[in-house]
Amino acid sequence: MVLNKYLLAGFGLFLYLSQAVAGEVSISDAWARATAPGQDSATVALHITSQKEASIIAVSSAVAKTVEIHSMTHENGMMKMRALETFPLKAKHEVALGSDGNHIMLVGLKKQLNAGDSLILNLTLQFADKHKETIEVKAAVKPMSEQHEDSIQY
Ligand SMILES: [Cu+2]
Repeated sequence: MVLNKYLLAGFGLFLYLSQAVAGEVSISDAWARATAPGQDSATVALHITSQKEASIIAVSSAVAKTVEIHSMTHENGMMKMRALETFPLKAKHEVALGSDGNHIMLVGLKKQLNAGDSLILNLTLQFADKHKETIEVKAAVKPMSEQHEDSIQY
């Protein structure tokens, strides 16, 4: 009897935890810019908020060989991009990747991204207690702008 009660309590706790996990991270406004024929990389912008301190430890997508998180810095008047191993998220702090210099970059695009398409990104987060969660995000492809990014150096 004691054992049964214990199991029941454990099951209840498990349900509670799964629900908490589901609501831990919210992602919105995910989008990518359409690409020109032959272009082999593209950036993805999105807003992400984690209720708990976490790190984005991996990003992948079926449309690219690799997906990296880049930081941009100005060096001698040039924009330089650097791939980050992990991207830290503060608790309850919204991060706008793609508009604050940091961005997600699809590298080695396997197909052209056309306006009106969408693509799926898988973001893997690790929390302070080491548990990991992979979140599927759908990003809309928006039309190309007139702006060129010729000044960006890899
Ligand atoms: Cu980049």
